[in-house]
Formats: sequence, structure tokens, C-alpha cells
Amino acid sequence: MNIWSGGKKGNSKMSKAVVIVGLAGSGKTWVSYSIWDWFRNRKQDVSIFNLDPGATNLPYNPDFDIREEIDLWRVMERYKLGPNGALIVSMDLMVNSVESINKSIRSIGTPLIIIDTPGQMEVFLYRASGKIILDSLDIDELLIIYVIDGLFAKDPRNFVSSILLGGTLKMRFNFPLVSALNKIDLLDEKDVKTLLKYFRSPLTLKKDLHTHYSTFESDFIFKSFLLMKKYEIYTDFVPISAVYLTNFYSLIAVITRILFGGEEYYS
Ligand SMILES: Nc1nc2c(ncn2[C@@H]2O[C@H](COP(=O)(O)OP(=O)(O)O)[C@@H](O)[C@H]2O)c(=O)[nH]1
Ligand SMILES: [Mg+2]
Repeated sequence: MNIWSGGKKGNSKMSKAVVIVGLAGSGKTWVSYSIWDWFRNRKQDVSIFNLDPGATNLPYNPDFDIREEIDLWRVMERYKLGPNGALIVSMDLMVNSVESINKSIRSIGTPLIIIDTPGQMEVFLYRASGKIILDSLDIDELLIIYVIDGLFAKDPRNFVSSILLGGTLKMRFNFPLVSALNKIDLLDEKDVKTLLKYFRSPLTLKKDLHTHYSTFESDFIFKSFLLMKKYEIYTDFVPISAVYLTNFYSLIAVITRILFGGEEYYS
């Protein structure tokens, strides 16, 4: 069975996309690869695009690769810049590649495209160019998966600051947003359960914050979190390991449900 066929109504010729974002090193490339590989192994029609001009050693062979148009190392040489400056220039240059990205989207024509994005999330998402690129893609529906490094988020303060960063993404793009708490293979099961509890029943978070921080700090952090909950910034919060595929079926189920309206494809 092809899961895409049971999806929401709309322009059936257009692709839907999952855009993977997150801080450098959080595991975007691995999450992209594992989602793509999961569907591919189940004979679903899926493609993967690399929009990171500075990517090295990708675990996948991209169907579209921005490095064929913009090579970060060449930008460094040509404009005499370090890696950060060159990445910023590359993002601005990428706006000129929108038509060629769209051409690939149309010619490859898979119902689902996984989009891997640059390591430094801020240069892609918080510059004008990143928004222009995402808004200009020839895509029917777009879902953002915001990857959080589980090791970083283990501390309750870091957990909330990660969630808040997702909130600012929502503010900027207003696409459906799912957060994937990645690298849970490096956490104790108890810690993963606690983080899920923080998300689902915030009183546990409140208690833990008060144990660790002053009343002022913990109130500030807790109320910031409640604000995110109140506005339902997140469609879902899913702990995973992108390398070991722990709980990966849950992430796949969320993607399938949001983009294709189907819950049946879990195994
Ligand atoms: N243990 C573990 N390591 C991971 C996981 N996901 C990514 N990594 C590692 O984290 C590092 C950064 O991953 P990468 O996908 O390149 O991050 P990106 O910069 O966000 O694209 C690499 O060394 C990966 O092998 C995971 O689920 N578990
Ligand atoms: Mg990457």
C-alpha cells in the first residue's frame, strides 16, 4: 500500500516536505537520513534534498544537492571569508538557487521530500534569505521537525530554553512544528521519561526547577514554558535516537498523520 495515496485533498501533483532544523550538531543530518531511509525501506516514494552548502560526509546520496551550486569552501576562497562569513554569503546566494531547487522538486516529483538544512540554524532560519527560500518552495504542505540534542536538554533549564527556541521558530514561520528530542540512546531511560513528563505535565518541571534554582529563576523559566504550552506551539514532542532508530516509529507516525492524514503506517 502506498501511504501517500490516502492523504489530505489538495493538488495531488505537488510534493509535501519535512524540513529538518536544529542547532549545529543536534543530529539534523542523521534525522533526515533516517526518516528518508525508513520510508525508502518500506518502498515509499520519497526523496532527500541537502540544502547545507558546508555538509561533509553525508550518510545519504541526495536527490538534490545545493553543493553542486554553492560550495562553501569556494565561497571562502572567493570572498576571502572564514567559515561563518562564507555560510552567511552562501545563504544569500542560495536565494538564486530557488528556481533550480523547484525544478528538482517538480522533476523528481515524489509525494514526500526530506530537506536537510545547514548546521548553523541561525544563518538559515534567522536571515531574510532562509525565509524567502522556504516560502518560495514549490511545496504543497511543509512540516518542520525541530531537532533538540537530548544531552543538552537533560537539564530542566536547557530543556525550557530548547523549547523556547522552537517557539521563536513557530513565530517566524508558522508551519506545523514537531520537536524531536534526539540522541536518547545517550540518556538514561529515567531521564527520557522525566523530559516527556516535563512536556506533558509541567508540574513535574516546576518542582524540579524549584529544587535547582532560585524562586525568581524557576518562576521565570516555568512561566516561559507555560506560555509555549498555552499557545500550543508544538504539534508534538517525540524522543528518538536517529542513529539507533529508538522510538522512530512514533516520529514517522506523527509525520504521516500531519502530512497525509493517515495513522496506519507505523511498522
Ligand atoms: N549517539 C547518537 N549520536 C547521534 C545521533 N544523531 C546524531 N548523532 C551524532 O551527532 C553528531 C552530529 O550529527 P549530525 O546529524 O551531523 O548533526 P547536524 O549538524 O545537526 O546535521 C554526529 O557525530 C552524529 O553521529 C543519535 O541519535 N545518537
Ligand atoms: Mg548536518
